[in-house]
Amino acid sequence: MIIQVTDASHAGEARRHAAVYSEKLNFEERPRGALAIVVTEIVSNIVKHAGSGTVILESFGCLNDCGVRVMALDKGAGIKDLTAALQDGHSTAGTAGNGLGAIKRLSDVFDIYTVPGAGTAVLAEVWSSNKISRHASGLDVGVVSIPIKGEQDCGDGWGAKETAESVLLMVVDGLGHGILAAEAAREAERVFTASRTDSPAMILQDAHDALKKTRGAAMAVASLNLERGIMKFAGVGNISASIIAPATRRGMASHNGIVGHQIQKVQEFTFPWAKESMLIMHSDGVNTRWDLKPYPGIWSRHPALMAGLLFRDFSRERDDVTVLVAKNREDACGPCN
Ligand SMILES: [Mn+2]
Repeated sequence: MIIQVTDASHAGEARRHAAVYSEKLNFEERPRGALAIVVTEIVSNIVKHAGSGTVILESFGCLNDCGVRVMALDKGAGIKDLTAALQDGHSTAGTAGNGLGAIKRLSDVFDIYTVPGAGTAVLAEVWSSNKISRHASGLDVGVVSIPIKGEQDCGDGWGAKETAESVLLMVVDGLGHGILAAEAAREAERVFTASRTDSPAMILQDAHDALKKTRGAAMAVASLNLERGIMKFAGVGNISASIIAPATRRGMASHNGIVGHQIQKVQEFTFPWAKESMLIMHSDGVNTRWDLKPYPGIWSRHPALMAGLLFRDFSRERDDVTVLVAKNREDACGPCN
């Protein structure tokens, strides 16, 4: 769910959507109330400090828990003194100052990225219980997946799951957009979730069989073995995938073709994965001409913020957009999580 924020009345709209998510996830009073305040404050922050921006709301499930992720993206003046802004009670706009400090306090996961003069991205997650059950893998994954303007159904899709040895990540783009594209994307997500292999090539082959009855899709799968420091990758069609390190960007090539209709061969490639590596996969709703220079310090932030910024700054207007970013968690302590 995406809300274009241009004035304070959008806080009401955001609260209505938040209430729908709370209902859907059976939230109890604490998360329900927290989410309502978080979206209200996030919208009013955008209006007060940037004038306009975008709020993305989505629900997610994780192990035995579930929650709602709220992301605010703007291209306003940015925040000069972040430490002061994060204090509960502080406000430069002369109001009660419940803003960022309240959002941080009420969220189970909170992160922010701001560049003076270039805008701000805020991530706030409210979980059904506040005992967050983290993935054992030590990998953080952040995704933005938004349908083309005017469509309810997203023709893109994605997946992330763990097996005994690997973390598997997938992005799919059903041909075109709208309901038929969405049908292909949902089928690819189903195959990805149901598969019992760590091999990207085998998952693509299974998807190829399953998507015959659909319009077809571009699809790419990465399989990351953190212990061995290797990533296996296979893709068919136009999904961009790169492994980024502070000084390098390595593209992972896909083969031409359409999953479900014509595949010549599915080839798996192996790449090294280092402690500081970051994976960025996206559909062709995002221009491939991005680079990370305008985002100093983004490395130490939650990957959802990187996904949000690429969506904010490099979306092509005329397509569904999906960006998936994964990187090692800063405080990862392996199996003890
Ligand atoms: Mn597309």
